[in-house]
Amino acid sequence: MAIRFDTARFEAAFGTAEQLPDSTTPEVAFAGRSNVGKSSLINKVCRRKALARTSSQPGKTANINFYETDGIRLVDLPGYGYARVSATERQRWADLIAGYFAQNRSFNLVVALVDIRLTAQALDVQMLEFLRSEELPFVVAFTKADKLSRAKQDQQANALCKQFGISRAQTIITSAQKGTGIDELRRRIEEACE
Ligand SMILES: Nc1nc2c(ncn2[C@@H]2O[C@H](COP(=O)(O)OP(=O)(O)OP(=O)(O)O)[C@@H](O)[C@H]2O)c(=O)[nH]1
Ligand SMILES: [Mg+2]
Repeated sequence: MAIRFDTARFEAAFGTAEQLPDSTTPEVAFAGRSNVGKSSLINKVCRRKALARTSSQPGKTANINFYETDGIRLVDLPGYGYARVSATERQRWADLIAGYFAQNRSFNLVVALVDIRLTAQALDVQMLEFLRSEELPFVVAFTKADKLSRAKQDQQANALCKQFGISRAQTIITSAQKGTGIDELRRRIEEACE
């Protein structure tokens, strides 16, 4: 199914999982550590500059934000693992993410974002183990590829796949800055929402 991504509009923000409305359309959730580039990737997929708010400071997205386009819902989740907020706030984010996934929703695809420059972080490993154990359909988007040479991108992607125990076919190398991998990500989303 071809999806018109450029018609995306902000639907609503939710501070607790209880506030989330029923899942009535296919949902594509963007998950990953704080500052990994979730909101930037949503903007790029939708060919927009500031649909989702981004920041160089981690912890920008503190709620679950729903965006709607062409009958599908893009879900911007708060980042996990940001150490510099209060324990209460960190717990609220963790509850939000867990609460979202605990609901009976139409999880068509989870885009799991991982910074391509780093070695596998414990929280990334946990996220992937969770997605696998829940049998959620996912694709890993390696982010910020523009910060590495092509050769290094490939090297890092292979190393991270090994550490996560996944295949390269389950991943896309992306850059929200350069546009790398965005067409492929749009295709995966379309396939998942058929
Ligand atoms: N070079 C480069 N920088 C990026 C890319 N994607 C995001 N960034 C930068 O990374 C920072 C964080 O981006 P966000 O999109 O706000 O990240 P987020 O995952 O939504 O962060 P939280 O909402 O805090 O969890 C910003 O300074 C972005 O400009 C990319 O592909 N390349
Ligand atoms: Mg964000």
